[in-house]
Amino acid sequence: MRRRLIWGLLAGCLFACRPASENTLNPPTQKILDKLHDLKGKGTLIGHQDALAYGVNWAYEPDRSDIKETVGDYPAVFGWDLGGIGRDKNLDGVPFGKMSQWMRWVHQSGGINTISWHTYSAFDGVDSWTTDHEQVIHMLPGGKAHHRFNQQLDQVASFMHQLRDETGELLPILFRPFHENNGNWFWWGQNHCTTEEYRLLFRHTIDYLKNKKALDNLIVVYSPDTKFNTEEEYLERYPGDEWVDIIALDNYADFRTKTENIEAAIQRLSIVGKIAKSRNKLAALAETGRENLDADNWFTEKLLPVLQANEYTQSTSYVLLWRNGRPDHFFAPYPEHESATDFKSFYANPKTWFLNDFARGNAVASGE
Ligand code: BMA
Repeated sequence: MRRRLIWGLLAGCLFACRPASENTLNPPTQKILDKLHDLKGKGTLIGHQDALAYGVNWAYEPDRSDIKETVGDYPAVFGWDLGGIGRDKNLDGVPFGKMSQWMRWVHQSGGINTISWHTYSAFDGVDSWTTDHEQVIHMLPGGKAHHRFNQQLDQVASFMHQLRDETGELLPILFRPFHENNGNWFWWGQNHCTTEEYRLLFRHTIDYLKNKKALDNLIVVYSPDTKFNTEEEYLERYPGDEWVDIIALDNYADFRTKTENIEAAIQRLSIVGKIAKSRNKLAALAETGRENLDADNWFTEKLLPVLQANEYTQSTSYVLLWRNGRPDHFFAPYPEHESATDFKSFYANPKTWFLNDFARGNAVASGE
């Protein structure tokens, strides 16, 4: 415990003295951030993880997307994951080279890229789910795995540095590291590190990428899981306003068959919206979905009512549906699936925005 206290004090001082971003955002990133602020409260962008890479019963075929094939339009937000960075493919088999090409296409097409990071442990080299002993403490400054952790950050930075637009600016990225930290399934989870250690890990990551690696394209998303019922509980491990741009939540539990609780989903998203409003941040439902869409009209009867419940939930900037990984693990519809009809109604609702709405600037008009 004493060791931890000294750590905390030392590292706390280090970070207290260093602002999160000595550099400001580059013009395309600032533009996205401003646009999201302008659209706040008028509608919600719909996103999908790995949308262009694969879907149910297909993989790595050009110009495909399950959402596009269902409604004739792409999602507005495209999720990617850097788990496994340094190898050829990420943890879900997506080649990093192709990911870069798709991310450039998304940006050119007027969409938004968001990156999560199922970080492999720098301490024991295993994946994100390695939780049998403490990891975070060893990755902090002075720890045995700190150097290796920084090498991983170098790999993240070099991946991001080659993502540039035609003028050479880095592509805007909504970066969401160390998500679902109030659960216990990842090594950065609640029971595997102290609050202070978690905050230091998060701050070190952002500080290193923004300041040491000069990445001026990062809009930072903080996204715990559902284990909170009050604003105080949500903020328990929050790294601080200077480190975060988007206050978010990952919520599967309140939509899952066995634990479904739509009132709780509304309450939690309202808390997120309230915190975002009081701190002049954006709000998001950074990961969600009903696995395998086994509930009738899930989009119009569950998700949409949650998004439209009150002024706070209505301020949700975007929702990201998780990946269509396999026929028994998908969260967005595909044309043959029975949820396709419901998803078309969801698409037609003026408060849900897809790529055409966002890219062509119709979002405000259609939302008013
Ligand atoms: C989980 C599942 C896994 C996947 C992981 C990281 O929710 O989809 O199959 O490997 O996310 O993307």
